Amino acid sequence: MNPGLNLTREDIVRLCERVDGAQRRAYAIPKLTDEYPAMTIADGYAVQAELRRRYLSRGSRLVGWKAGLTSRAKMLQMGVHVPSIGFLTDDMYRPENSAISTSDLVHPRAECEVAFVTKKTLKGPHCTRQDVLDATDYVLPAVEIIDSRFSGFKFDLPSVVADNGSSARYVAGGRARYPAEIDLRTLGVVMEKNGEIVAMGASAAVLGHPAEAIAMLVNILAEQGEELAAGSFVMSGGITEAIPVKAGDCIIARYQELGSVSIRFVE
Ligand code: 0L1
Ligand code: MG
Repeated sequence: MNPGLNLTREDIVRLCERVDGAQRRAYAIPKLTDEYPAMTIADGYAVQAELRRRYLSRGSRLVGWKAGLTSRAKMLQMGVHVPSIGFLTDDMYRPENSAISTSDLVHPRAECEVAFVTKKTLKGPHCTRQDVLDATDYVLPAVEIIDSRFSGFKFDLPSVVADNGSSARYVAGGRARYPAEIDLRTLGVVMEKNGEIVAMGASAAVLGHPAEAIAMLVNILAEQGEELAAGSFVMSGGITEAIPVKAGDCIIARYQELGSVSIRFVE
């Protein structure tokens, strides 16, 4: 058994089936540790790896990764103490200005992030913020629609890691910029829902600098024997808190230096 794993291979496959079913049919389930209290974060990543294998075997394409729970506000909001990572596939992507259906989501929430597109492979351990900046082709504004499959958004870290960090949809747009052109640490963002300001923040909320979150992600990937491929799309984590959305809502995320991203939600 790998170090850190408490669950058997059979348990991991069983939990993966449970999460996969909840994601595909959009229903809420109790957090996994209710039944498996000894489940570790490593077990959560083993379930997530099995989930990724299933997505890819069904024809999804791996586009990149996301760092999650990277701000103190997010960790406090969700009651966890360390960040997480998850994978992103082409079928989770929605174009800017598109209508996102809520009927195939459980209880979606939107959050503003800075996304990085890489031009060189990044490999941990010991990946640093500067390594990330050197390997970045450009950055662009993004909105992530998270959708925890756990009832009432109540989970712990092993469970949320197994649920692929609540990944559901992501939208990127606005204006792409080279990282050297802007101060990535002090970017301001304002999120409007139906014309009202509902959240705002500065990019330093993400581990002090969003590139720090990407370095952390690369180092977590290294623990799993993986690297971040050149050409990856990587989201660095919510700058703002995650705001609940429903059919009929319209979100506009306005970023300093990076333009804005708009999304509509429909039934
Ligand atoms: O992207 C994120 O920060 C979400 C991580 C999972 C926690 C949640 O569902 O709020
Ligand atoms: Mg996020």
